This record gives sequence, C-alpha cells and structure tokens, in this order.
Amino acid sequence: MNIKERYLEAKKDYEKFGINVDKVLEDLKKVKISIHCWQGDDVTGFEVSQSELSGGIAATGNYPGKARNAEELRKDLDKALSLIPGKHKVNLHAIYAETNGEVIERDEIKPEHFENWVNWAKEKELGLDFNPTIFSHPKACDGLTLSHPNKDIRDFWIRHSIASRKIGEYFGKELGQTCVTNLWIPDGYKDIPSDRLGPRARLKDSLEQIYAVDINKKYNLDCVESKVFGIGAESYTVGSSEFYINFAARNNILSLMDTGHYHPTEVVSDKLSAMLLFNEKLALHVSRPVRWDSDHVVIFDDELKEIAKEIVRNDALDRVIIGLDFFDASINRIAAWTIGTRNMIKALLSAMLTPNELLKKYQDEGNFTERLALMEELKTYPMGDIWNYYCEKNNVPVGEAWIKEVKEYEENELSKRN
Ligand code: RNT
Ligand code: ZN
Repeated sequence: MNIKERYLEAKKDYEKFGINVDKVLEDLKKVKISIHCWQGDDVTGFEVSQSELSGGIAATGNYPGKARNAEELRKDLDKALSLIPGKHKVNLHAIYAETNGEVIERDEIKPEHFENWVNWAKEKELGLDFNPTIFSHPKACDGLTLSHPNKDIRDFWIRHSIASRKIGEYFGKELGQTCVTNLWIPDGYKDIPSDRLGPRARLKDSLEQIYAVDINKKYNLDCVESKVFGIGAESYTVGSSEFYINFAARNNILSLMDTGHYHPTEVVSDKLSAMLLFNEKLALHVSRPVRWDSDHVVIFDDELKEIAKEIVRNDALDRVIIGLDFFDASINRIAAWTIGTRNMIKALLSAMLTPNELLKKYQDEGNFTERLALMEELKTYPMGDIWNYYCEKNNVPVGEAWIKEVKEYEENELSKRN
C-alpha cells in the first residue's frame, strides 16, 4: 500500500468515532507555530560587541556549523522550514538585529535593523514574533535588570523594552500578522534574599512604564514570561508565576507559560484550562526540561500530547499562542528545529484525532473504566499513517526521509563554516 492507501485505511478507524479526518488535516494546516530563531546559533545573536550568554540559561554542546550571521541563520531556517509541514512564524530576539557592523545600543534598536528579516518573512510568507533581549549584556551582568536597585539600569532596559514593542508593531504592520512580543528577564538571587518585595515592586513599576506606551493590539500583542529559578538565581526569582499572572491580568496583556519554568512535578498541561477560564488569550513556550530548565529538544512525549489535547479539546487553537523554546548545541541544529516542530504539530494532530467528546462523556457519567480503556487503546491507533499523508500532501519529506536532507545540507553548507 502506498501512503494514500494507508491513509484511507487508517482514516476509517477514526471515522468510527465520528472524526472527520479530512477536515482535521485542513484545520491542522491553519495552526501556526512560532519557531524560535535562537536554536540556530545557541542564543548568541549577531551584535557587534557580543557578551557571553547570561541570565541563568545555557546552551551546552559544540556541534559544528552554527549560523555565524543573519544570512546563514535565515538559510538554515529555510532548510528547516522546508522539512516542516504548514506555514509558521519565526520568533526573533533583539540580538538578531542587523546593524551593518555599527554598534547600536540595545535601547536604540529600530525597525530598520530588522528590515532584512521582514523582507525575508514577506518572501516566505512567514509571520514574525519578537523579544527584547534582557540578558547577555554588561548592564545585566549582575543578574538584575528591570528590578535593579539602580534607576539608570532599570531605565536602560525600560527603553530597550519599549523599542522592542515598536519593532513588534512594525512586524505586525508589515506582515499583516499580529506580532507577539514576549518579555522575559533573568532577575533573581542566588541566595536567600533579605527583601523580596522591593525587587518585585521595582519590576512592577518598570513594567508599568513599558506598557504605558500605547501600541495597537492589531499589530502587536505583549506577553510576560514567568520562571521559578535559573542557574545562579536558585533562591529567588523576581518575575515569578504569581507576579506575572497578576500583572498580566491587571494590565490586559498576556501571560506566557514556559514548560520548563515550574517545579518538576508541575505540568503546564494542567494549568491551561485554569488560565483559559480567565484569559482571552495566552502564550506558551513549549520546551523540555530534563531535571532542570535544560531546554532540550521537544519530543513526542506524554506531556506534549497532553498540552495539545488541552488546547484542542477546549477549542482554544486561536487562543493559545504556541511558541517553541529549546536550544541544544550538541546535535545538528536544523535537525533540532525539525524534530521539535514536527513533534509539536504531530501532537496537535494526535489531539485532533482523539474522540474528545466521547471521553468527556465517559467522565461525566463516572465511567472511568471506559475512559481509561479507550485512552489506552487509542495510543496504538494508526496515527502515523495520517501524519505521513499530511506530510506528503504538504510537500515535505515523509517519515525519516528528512534526515537525509539534513545530512546533505550539513555536507554542502554547515561543514564549510568555521
Ligand atoms: C529563559 C526563557 C526565555 C529564553 C529565550 C531565549 O529561561 O525561557 O524564554 O529561553 O528568551
Ligand atoms: Zn522561554
């Protein structure tokens, strides 16, 4: 049987539950994943005077061939995108500005420094998302930024954040797709603080100044990302979950939950329904923490599938903005993007191929036996045949065929770098 024939067979298994598989594939195609550019260069960026990666995050490994400039990064993204079904968005950080060799301070970045990215996105029909880069910088070297006791430092990062929101607005206007500008700061303390309120009060004040600048939500949506701890900031994080959930709700911006930013037994899949009841929209950084916020490549594991189910069965595909956030420097970086993004899409497909209404009914009837039994049986249903057909239909390699393409690219392109 060829791919199409296998699809037609597999489809019957799902149609039995009343699932319209052709429609599922149409719906899946409409879902945009925000693919983070920083997997391509280990969160280095292209500033003229570069600082080491800081902020309690780390990319470990030294796989050869990482992108050394924006052209190479776009080329690598083009390759990865050619292996991923659907049309998506690319998520940039301020450190990916192109300044023609000129030193531009972060509080002076402007839309013009992202013109090449915008032209590329237009050509490839991609959306763009954005992030101020509030780490890897001399003014962030003591691990404090928007909550710093020194007003000059806070003001510098306030200006940078406002400049970033304006770049987001520019992306939205130029590309006709709303940009999501996410703010994350590393602020925290290694050891037990003697004042927890002060830094949070300063952060609140800084954020109020940043978001006081009016920007049309049609072009740019703002979100804030919380965290539980970082390397070197183990005892206290200023921008904690409670801090940002309250801040976002009061200030009418979005909360962003990163799957690596909670205690190890806490899962984001369980938080989604609670957040959805009180927020019109929210954002995600889908990552994979292994023992800590290690940002491993996203795999097709239970938590990823559970997150996808929560989005799909609560009819929240246009309310949950799905972004990725991982950076593994120990494997081929194009493969990392491809694996993680294909898995995210696969998890959404798996959720769409689940008889969610039936399973909800079992639960409400107290029929926990059939709820568990069916959930387990579904795990060996032929989703792979549907996925393969989806890839073929969208002109990307089927199954592991993409690996060969990445190897060729490594030989012809990546191996020539350094
Ligand atoms: C850090 C946050 C943040 C960064 C990126 C590079 O723990 O997850 O989102 O990973 O902004
Ligand atoms: Zn994140």
